[in-house]
Amino acid sequence: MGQGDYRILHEAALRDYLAGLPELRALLGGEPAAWAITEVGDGNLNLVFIVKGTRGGIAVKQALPYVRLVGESWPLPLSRAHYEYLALSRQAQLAPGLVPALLHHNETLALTVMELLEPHIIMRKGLVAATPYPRFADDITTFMARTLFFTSDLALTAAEKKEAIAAFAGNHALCKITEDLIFTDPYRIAEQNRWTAPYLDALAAALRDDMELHVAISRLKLKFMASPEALIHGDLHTGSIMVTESQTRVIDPEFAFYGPMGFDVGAVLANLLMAYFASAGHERSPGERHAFEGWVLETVEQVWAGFAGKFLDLWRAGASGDAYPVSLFAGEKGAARLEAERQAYMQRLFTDTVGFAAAKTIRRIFGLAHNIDFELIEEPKKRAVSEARAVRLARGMMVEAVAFRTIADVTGAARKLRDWQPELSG
Ligand code: SR1
Ligand code: MG
Repeated sequence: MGQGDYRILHEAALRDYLAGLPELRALLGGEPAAWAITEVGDGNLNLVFIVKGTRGGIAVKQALPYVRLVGESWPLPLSRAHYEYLALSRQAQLAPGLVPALLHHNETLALTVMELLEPHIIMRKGLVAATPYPRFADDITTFMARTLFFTSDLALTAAEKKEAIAAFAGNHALCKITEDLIFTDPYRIAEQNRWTAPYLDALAAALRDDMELHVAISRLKLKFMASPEALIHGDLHTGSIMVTESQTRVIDPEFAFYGPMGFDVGAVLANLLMAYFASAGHERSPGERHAFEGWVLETVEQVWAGFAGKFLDLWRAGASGDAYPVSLFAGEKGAARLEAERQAYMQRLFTDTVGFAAAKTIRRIFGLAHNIDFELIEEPKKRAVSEARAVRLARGMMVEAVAFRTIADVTGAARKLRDWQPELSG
């Protein structure tokens, strides 16, 4: 996993490398010189190539020794490719058909070859274009329920769980990115912060002065750092999900580690809620995206309900882990008490989810890495209005997470803010 013989494979070197792998060469078909190789990476960290031959295509991802978004001044370990491969392998076992098939991995080159997902598109792009995805809620809730439940203490023995935590513990540089960019920087002066200025200047300053918010984000940060509940994807936003009308694939788990489950579930909800608030900024005539916005909020509700239902079903069907020993919950009385405890567990997880969703929202509006949901709203003032609405909801969700008892409380609050007119600076 060290730098060793690592080298960045640009087009020519990649062509030669793939030509030397008989299985991939056969899958692509034709002469290597005729393969079409295109670099398509639009994420923040890596190179991603699509390679097409006469028979088929593949996707190749290579980690760079630095953060692509910023450049060589921000080094980043290549080992993230190892953790991504490990996570994808585990997710493929636990949620078959919901992650891309793995075709090849080279640890030294920090390079992974995967099936080419076609005609899938990055979900975030589809949401900007107001496209509903009818399979999404069912698929993403299966993915989250199964990957989180089966890697938790509810399904693993204590020894298995500790070994699994150790296997991902080295991915701390990626965790540190999250700890800084999500849980710290947006709430202080940080060189890399940016927002829609001047309109959100006062709001940015207010966040830096809001001690209730600083306590809430610090509690969430501690939970992120010190709660190895399950193998989480760690970056489960709508840019890490590829979709068609009938298929969903979760990609890019390079931030994976054993962390709090609510971080993943909150990421999905936050990104749907941001798509909802951004939608007003994309409409060309009033109400044009009304049906889409309804679908988004319905999906928010389905995601929590579907996840909670599937997770509970897995738990009820037989938990072989060392937590909640069956022998302590014998008979009718034990079964009833255990069921009440399951409900309490889900309520705590819901509160975590609400808080993490808020943190994921605020970082996209004031931190380093923004998202196209808002960024593609061309008129800055309009963008700031959408962003301010999302921040208003997020602040409430973070500071008063327990006041949101149900997912309908979240969607109800979002709906009320749809046409709220914030006071902007500038
Ligand atoms: C410097 S990396 C910025 C962001 O990109 C990734 O997708 C993660 O969300 C990370 O926080
Ligand atoms: Mg990514």
